[in-house]
Amino acid sequence: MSDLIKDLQWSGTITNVTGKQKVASQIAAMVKDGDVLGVGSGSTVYLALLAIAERIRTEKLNILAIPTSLEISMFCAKLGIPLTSTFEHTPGWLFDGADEVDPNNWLIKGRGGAMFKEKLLISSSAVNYIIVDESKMVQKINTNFPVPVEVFPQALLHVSAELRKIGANDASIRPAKGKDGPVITENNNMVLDCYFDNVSDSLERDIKSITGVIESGLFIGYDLNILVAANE
Ligand code: ABF
Repeated sequence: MSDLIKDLQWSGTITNVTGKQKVASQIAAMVKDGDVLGVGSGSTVYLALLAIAERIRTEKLNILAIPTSLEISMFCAKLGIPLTSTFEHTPGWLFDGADEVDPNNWLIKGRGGAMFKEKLLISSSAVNYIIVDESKMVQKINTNFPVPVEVFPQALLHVSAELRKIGANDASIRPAKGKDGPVITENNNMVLDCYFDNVSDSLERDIKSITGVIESGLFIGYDLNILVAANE
C-alpha cells in the first residue's frame, strides 16, 4: 500500500472517544462474514471502521464496504477494508452518524457535506443504524443546527428564493474552512445552511421538489435504529 494512504490520520479531535468507541464496538460485533456494508461518514463511523478492521484481521472476515464519502473510502483503503460501489451492490445494512436526532428519530446530517450519498445509501439499505453520542439527542431539530441543502451552483438564487417561500428564515452559503470561498461538495455543488420557521413532516419533500436542489440533510420518517453513546 502507498505510504500516502498508510500514513493517513483522522483530521481534528474526536470528542467523547470512550462513548463513541462503545457504539463503534457494538456495530463491529454485528458484522458477519459476507456482509455488504453501507458506511456513513464522520468520526463515530471512523471508530467503527477501526473496530471492524480488527475483526477482519483476526477473524479473516470477507466483507465489502460501500462508502458515502471520499474520506471514508480512503480510510477503508488504509484499514484493508475492501470497497465496492452502488453500481455493483446495494448495502445489506448500513451504519452512519448524525448531527441531531429528535424523539421521532428525525435527523439532521451533512456537516461534512456528504448527505446526498448518505441518503442514497440509507434509502437503498434495508436496515440502518445511526450511531451518535448523547450530545446529538435534541427535543427539536434545526434549533441549533442548520438543515444543509446541496444546490447545483447555477441554481443558488432560485433555490434560496424558493427555500424562503417554504419557510426558511435563513439560508447561507456554507463557507470553506480555512480559506476563501464556498464549500464545494464531492459532487461539485454548494451547500446552503438553512433555518426554518417550522420543521414539518413534509419539509424534506418540499425542499427536494425545488429545481436545483440535489439533496438535503433532513431525514424524516426513515426506518432507523439509533444507538446512543453515553457522554463521558
Ligand atoms: C456524518 O458525519 C454526517 O452526516 C454528520 O454530519 C457527521 C457526524 O459526525 P460525528 O460522528 O463525527 O459527529 O455522519
